[in-house]
Amino acid sequence: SYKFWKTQPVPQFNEEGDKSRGGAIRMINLDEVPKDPYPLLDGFEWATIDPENETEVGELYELLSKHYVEDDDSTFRLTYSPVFLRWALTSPGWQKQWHIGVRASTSQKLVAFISGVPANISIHAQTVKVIEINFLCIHKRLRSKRLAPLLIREITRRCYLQGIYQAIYTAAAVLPTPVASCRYYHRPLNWLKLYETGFSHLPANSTKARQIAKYHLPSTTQTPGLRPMQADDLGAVHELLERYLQRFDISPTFSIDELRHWLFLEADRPKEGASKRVVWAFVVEHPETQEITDVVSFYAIESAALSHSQHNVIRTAYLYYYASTESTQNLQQRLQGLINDALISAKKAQFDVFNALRLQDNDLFLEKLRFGRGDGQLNYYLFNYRVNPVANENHSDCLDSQRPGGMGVIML
Ligand code: YNC
Ligand code: MG
Repeated sequence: SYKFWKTQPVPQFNEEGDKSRGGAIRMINLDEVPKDPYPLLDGFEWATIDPENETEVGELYELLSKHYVEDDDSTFRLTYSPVFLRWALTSPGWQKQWHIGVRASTSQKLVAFISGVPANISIHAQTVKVIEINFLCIHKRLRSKRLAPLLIREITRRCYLQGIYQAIYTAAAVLPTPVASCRYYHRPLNWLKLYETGFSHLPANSTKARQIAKYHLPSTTQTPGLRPMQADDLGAVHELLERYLQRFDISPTFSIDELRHWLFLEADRPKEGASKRVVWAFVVEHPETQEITDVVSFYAIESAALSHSQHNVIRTAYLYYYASTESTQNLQQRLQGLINDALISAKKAQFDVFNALRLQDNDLFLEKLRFGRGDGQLNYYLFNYRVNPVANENHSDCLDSQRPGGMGVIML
């Protein structure tokens, strides 16, 4: 019955009314925002986590790797690496006070967490400063004690005090009220391993050999001019993404610094080995004009295989931002080539599966490139902002018009 969510500035499920004029749901009066943290359960205390501190990021990794998101039948649990967590939590403008932990007072053990990083998103062409909320997690033994609402209230309080009144977040959970809902698609890269871990099944009318052949990929990328993105591509990539993303109802607006962070961790931190790498980005440089015509990227998350299996982890590449200068008529073919090259690159980097959501222009290539529809659905939410639900699941209908459509934000 959403006892907590009923009290929050989010659209309620039964709500009628005019959403054609988007905007804040509640005006925040700073005088009414508490200046001190909310009281916690007895025996626990608030803490902040510094993702640049190796010990603290290690504690966060420990908590999440045991207690974070699992699939429905608990065969896999997402395992964000310490390097990934540092990346996700230190984008430009990050503040330690928005990475909130709860510790058991006596043992000082970290038992709960919620995080936020600031971002600007464009919602129907309005730029809105938001906090991106992620990694809400409570130790399994502390579940169902209403600690989650407390963590949410506390991060809200801290954001309000810093002048941020809106938030964006995603969850598999159904809460009041999604602004978009996107299904996960999975493209096997190492089908046999996915089969052995229980991630993929052998269709009744197929054989292992046929499945392996079905997902075979060429060993080298096919798009002429495709190469790893370099630091001096940033300006061109920034323009390319800005132009491409503005077609969607809700999209991020990146500064150059943010783009450098989100696509360039490697260049910034050369000491990290390839096995710890979290983000891959490629551009297409036109062979004659040297113009940067396309960009594609993906990031890495491991999933722990929890049931008996010959394998401990599967390595998953998640499609991240991409863009192309190609015109509407040629976009489909172009993206099929570009994303196929991302598959080939991910396979070469030893990933087992490539995930993508049904958002942006992904309908143009998912089926053709042998992505399979997953069980999971990801819901997108806005906090304290009212807007019509975005076109989705069929937004590519909009492609032939100038009308933008669909969800353009990707959250880690
Ligand atoms: C969820 N995922 O409905 P009602 S996603 C938000 N996001 O409230 P308790 C959630 N709310 O229904 P537990 C939620 N899941 O009474 C549940 N809730 O109104 C709501 N799982 O609290 C739920 N991570 O503490 C109910 O539940 C209330 O002990 C119940 O804890 C929940 O990061 C959870 O899936 C999810 O660790 C922490 O199950 C726990 O069960 C857990 O009794 C595994 O809570 C890991 C997992 C969630 C990943 C994510 C996005 C989080 C967004 C939070 C909302 C942010 C709002 C904006 C704030 C900033 C505003 C500004 C400015
Ligand atoms: Mg709880």
